[in-house]
Amino acid sequence: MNYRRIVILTGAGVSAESGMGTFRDNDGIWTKYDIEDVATPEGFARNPVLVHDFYNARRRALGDAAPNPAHLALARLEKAVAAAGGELLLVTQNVDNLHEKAGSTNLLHMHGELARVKCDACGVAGAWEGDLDAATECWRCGRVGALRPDVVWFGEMPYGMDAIYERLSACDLFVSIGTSGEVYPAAGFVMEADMAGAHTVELNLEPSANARGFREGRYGPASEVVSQWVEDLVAKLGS
Ligand code: BJW
Repeated sequence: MNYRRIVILTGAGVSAESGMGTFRDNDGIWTKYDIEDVATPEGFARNPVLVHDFYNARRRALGDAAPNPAHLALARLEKAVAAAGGELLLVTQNVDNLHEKAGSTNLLHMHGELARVKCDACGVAGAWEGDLDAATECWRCGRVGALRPDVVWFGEMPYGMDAIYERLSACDLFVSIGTSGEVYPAAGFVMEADMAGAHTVELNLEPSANARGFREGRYGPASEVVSQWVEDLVAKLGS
């Protein structure tokens, strides 16, 4: 099958073997922190120090993290699809930068990025490498304490939704990798792709909450399953 318009969604599972924590697994981030405290605008308003500490630690961890074979395989696939005249959009829910480090370029961070901050007062957003705290001044408007991580919390609108739905409505292959299928709107993408007539594939450690919505599933660690699936697909491209 010669797929030409591919959309791939990734979640925390694709970065698990690079040492970035997942959220809902047994030892996941949500077993140590309350979602309401660190992943909602209300939690940030209540206790900005806690939220800054949480994201500062995760931003620091980015420096040591390296892409694993799954990230590298997806970057390889993007190039192979382009060389065969097609297009691959990689939509990640992850706020790490491992897809970029692996070489993916047609990439959309729907839940934002750890390495960016935005100002709640004036709306400016930009790259940020160091720590952030409640005394940090906005570089544009000068307000103290209004800068926050440029990530999408519960109740906030994810980034790039128009572009994502446009691609989903026209895709012929949709692949979901390493995501639990618990968080919307990402968990609903498979239905959009299915309605567009796309083949749908889930690659995960184990079947996700919406595994039954996919036409095909392959299960095991991303470093193995994704690499093998990419190899199989690249062999068929152009045939
Ligand atoms: C491996 C592996 C290995 C492990 N190899 N695999 C009631 C019903 C429906 C929806 C709602 C509702 N009430 C509220 C909502 C909406 C809400 C929502 O979905 N809530 C649910 C909890 C019910 N969603 C929102 O509020 C979103 N906004 C929104 O809906 O706006 C309105 C809108 C309307 C219409 C259209 C569009 C928008 C915003 C959601 C924001 C999520 N933010 C977070 C934090 C980001 C910043 C940060 O990182 O701190 O995003 S929460 C967290 O969950 C993070 C992740 O991106 C997201 C998804 O998690 P993910 O990636 O799936 O990780 P896990 O841990 O859940 O799963 C890991 C998977 O990997 C597992 O399956 C493992 O098996 C697997 N795995 N090791 C392969 N080695």
